[in-house]
Amino acid sequence: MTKNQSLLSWIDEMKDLVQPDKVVWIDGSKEQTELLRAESCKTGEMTKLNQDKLPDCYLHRTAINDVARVEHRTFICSEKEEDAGPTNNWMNPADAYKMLYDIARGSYKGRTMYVIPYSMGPVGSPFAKYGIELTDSIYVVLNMLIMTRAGKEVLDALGDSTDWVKGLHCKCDIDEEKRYICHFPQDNTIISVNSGYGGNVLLGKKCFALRIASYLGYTEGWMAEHMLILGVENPQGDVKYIAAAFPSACGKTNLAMLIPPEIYKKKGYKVWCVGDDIAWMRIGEDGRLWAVNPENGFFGVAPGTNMKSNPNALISTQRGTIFTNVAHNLDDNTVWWEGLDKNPPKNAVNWKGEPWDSTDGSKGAHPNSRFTAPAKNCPCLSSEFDSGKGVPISAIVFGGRRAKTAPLVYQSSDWNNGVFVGSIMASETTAAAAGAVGVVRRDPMAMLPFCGYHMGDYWTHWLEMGKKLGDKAPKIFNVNWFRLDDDGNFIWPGFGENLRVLEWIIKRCEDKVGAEETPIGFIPKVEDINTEDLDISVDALKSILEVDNDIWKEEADGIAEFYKKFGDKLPKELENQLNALKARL
Ligand code: GTP
Ligand code: SPV
Ligand code: MN
Repeated sequence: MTKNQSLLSWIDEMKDLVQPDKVVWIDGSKEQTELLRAESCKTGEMTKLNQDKLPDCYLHRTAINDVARVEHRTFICSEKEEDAGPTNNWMNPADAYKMLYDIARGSYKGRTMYVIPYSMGPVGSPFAKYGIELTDSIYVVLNMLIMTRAGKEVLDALGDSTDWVKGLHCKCDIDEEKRYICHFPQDNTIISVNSGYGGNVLLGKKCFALRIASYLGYTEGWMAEHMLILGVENPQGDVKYIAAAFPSACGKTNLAMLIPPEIYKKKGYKVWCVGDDIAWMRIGEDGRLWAVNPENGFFGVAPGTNMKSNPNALISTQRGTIFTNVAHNLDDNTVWWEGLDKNPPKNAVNWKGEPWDSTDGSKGAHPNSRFTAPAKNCPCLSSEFDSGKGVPISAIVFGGRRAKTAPLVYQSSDWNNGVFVGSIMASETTAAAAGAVGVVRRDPMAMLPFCGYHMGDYWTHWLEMGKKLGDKAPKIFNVNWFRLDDDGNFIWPGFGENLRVLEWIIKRCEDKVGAEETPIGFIPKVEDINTEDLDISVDALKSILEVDNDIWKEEADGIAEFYKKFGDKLPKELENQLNALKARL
């Protein structure tokens, strides 16, 4: 399918290493996809679901020791340890290659090597970057066909170029003790062994589009961020685009596809989804920041997705979707997860593949069970989704899960202060990564597990981008949908109602509404958040807009402690910002 010498010789080298029985090139055709689906069902890797209710949908269960990203086994293998920084695991590239090649050697014996040419970003767009993933998993192939633009057209666009990312995935024995997700930013290379789960093995996603791409962005002057992109259309038909960074399982997919509350719908507001997880952003000819979503599908959290919380996501999963680690309803051969509806199936198998009785209190679906759905299924997909030029960003929003501390929304005073706000983000951990859940950790820009180089250099890069953008820089905000009352209930109704907060954000960008100044930034006046038709008391709203100086003084100490890790690489500007915050408090 190609004469690209750099590509062919690398594939030969890898073939010699892993020793597959045969090699299959993925061309992206319907016919080939059908054959692969049929084969995956024959081997039991996938289950074909009820084709009347869920056309072209399949179910997959990963090994029970392999259900989330493994941050403790994820490495940045830069030449110098310092270049990986204090927030990444590091391995010397020579040692890492040797170790990984020893694990991979001969591991495709009796298996097929699938060669997946894929594009992150619309093929041919100035934003697009190309990659090749080699895998011995049909599940990976079928997911990559949804999540990326993959197949022959990518090879045609690549031509003879040597500018592409190498990705080798070997399932091996799914041995946790030998599981490694390694990145070689200086070689444009990713190697993943002993996993078959999502973010560990769909190498276009977190490995390429964030860890490798963030480093490329640093060296080439653009940004790769863990951000959703959405457009809010006002009743006059004017669309403003917002990019928002929340840590894993903190609401990106939900916000990206939100359904406006009735009163907003009546007025004529619409929300358009451009992306739900990753944004690549460049400064355009007009000096503004433009963003594309490099992906072509959604790898979304299933639990909690329902017709009320996120109908657009649910509708997106009704055809051509792969479900991973959800419960299987044997009565009608469909799927179920906690929070889909109040009727768990009676005759079912849980995510582990065991007969499951919902009344025993155990979970049918894994908390990090996911759907892989084609973007084109999404009812509110933006008309700009495939635009190679991207969309202009008016506001950048950071956010996390904080039971206290962070108010519903606040605005930074300028770009540099906004970079500070992003750098001090903290959030309670979720099931998206292996490890404890619900522990507050610092997660700057929601990039802690995804920044492919030194976080101090990353912040410097953000500050540099701000200088280049000047007065055309997007305004920067922080949100928190997750404030709890004393009984542990969410105070803010969230989901679609979050549009009320986005409305304030957009008005701020247009200088159409005032604000109150606090030590941490500008917060809305209570009367400026539209609560028409909303079941929330003025006192409750006041309580989540409040900034408690004592809590924030403690927070500032925590930030100082966190910043110490970065030594000389902490930009002076961020230290100044912290000192200024302390002074204001
Ligand atoms: P990744 O795909 O892991 O990057 O996650 P994400 O950031 O896209 O998170 P997602 O939108 O899938 O939401 C994760 C969880 O947060 C789900 O259980 C949602 O129900 C819940 N959630 C999302 N938005 C809100 C909200 O506004 N309020 C509350 N209370 N929960 C929310
Ligand atoms: C996340 O964890 O942020 C995800 C899922 O979007 S994964 O692809 O596994 O990284
Ligand atoms: Mn994510």
